[in-house]
Amino acid sequence: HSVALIGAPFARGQRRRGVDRGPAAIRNAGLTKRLAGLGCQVYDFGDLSFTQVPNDELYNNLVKYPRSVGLASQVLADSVSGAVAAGHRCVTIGGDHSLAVGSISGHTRQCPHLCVIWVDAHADINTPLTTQSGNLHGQPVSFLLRELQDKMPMLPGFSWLKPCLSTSDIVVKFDSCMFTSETAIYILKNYGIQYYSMRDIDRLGIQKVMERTFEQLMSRRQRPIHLSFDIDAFDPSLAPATGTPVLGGLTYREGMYITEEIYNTGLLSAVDLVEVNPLLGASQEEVNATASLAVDVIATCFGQTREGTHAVLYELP
Ligand code: DIR
Ligand code: MN
Ligand code: MN
Ligand code: MN
Repeated sequence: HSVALIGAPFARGQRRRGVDRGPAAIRNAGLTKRLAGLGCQVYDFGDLSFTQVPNDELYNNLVKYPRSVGLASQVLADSVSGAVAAGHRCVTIGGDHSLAVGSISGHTRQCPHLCVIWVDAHADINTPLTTQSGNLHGQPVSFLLRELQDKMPMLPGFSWLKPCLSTSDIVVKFDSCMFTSETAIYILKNYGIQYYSMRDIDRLGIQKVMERTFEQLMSRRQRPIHLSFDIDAFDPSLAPATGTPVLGGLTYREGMYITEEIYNTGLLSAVDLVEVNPLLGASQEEVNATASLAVDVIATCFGQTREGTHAVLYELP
């Protein structure tokens, strides 16, 4: 199949420098070659360029760079929508997770019945009024969900956006809610959003968790999948070069199982791979390990298997 690759070097959704260098790091780790090796036709759309919005003042004395985030997401939405309309599966490499407002809303323009699987150490469902950090990368899901709109203030930069998901269209897997003032878990529970914490993954095993995920999302009909994968979902020992690592994250095997199962549905339509920050590794090895893990996640989404593949059937001597 054909895969559009969109680089989204955007960092204003959070406070650490360097996440805008994620696309370069992931490209350098050999993404295009790996996808081509799996038989994908790769159309590299290059990196988007995001204009800095001048005088982008805080919203409500707290939320940072609302106009810049809103505009970047608008640009990405157009790009993702165009790529999907052209018949490609779409891979967005970030950049921080605020971009998912753009990638998911752009994707829904072409696939209004899509569903979302959100893999992250965080639930990213704070609203601009419940956020403690003020960082928009912790809030993208709240912008997308119809049911939350009466809790959403009008943010400068987001007037173009129409909420495009229902709470039953999304499953969230997150590592922890150890942050004392975390309201995200409350929102998930209050709106009945299906979620799996690391404790659930320990209890059920990743196989059951994926089974239940697809049961929930596909029980009425099959539909396109949007996977939004934050690299910080992995344990920091595997993905150290990221802005908000959380101890006790996914193992490599759990991560690969998630993406293998998504590939096996045949329904994957778009992927975000976000929050790789090459300036945050303690060494070049840590940066390389994080970027190459990101490549593994994406490649597995497009058919790479841990068993390996063979192009021809060998005749045994
Ligand atoms: C934190 C960080 N929970 C916030 N969120 C992150 O700002 O709301 N999401 N890093 O992936
Ligand atoms: Mn995230
Ligand atoms: Mn996260
Ligand atoms: Mn959070």
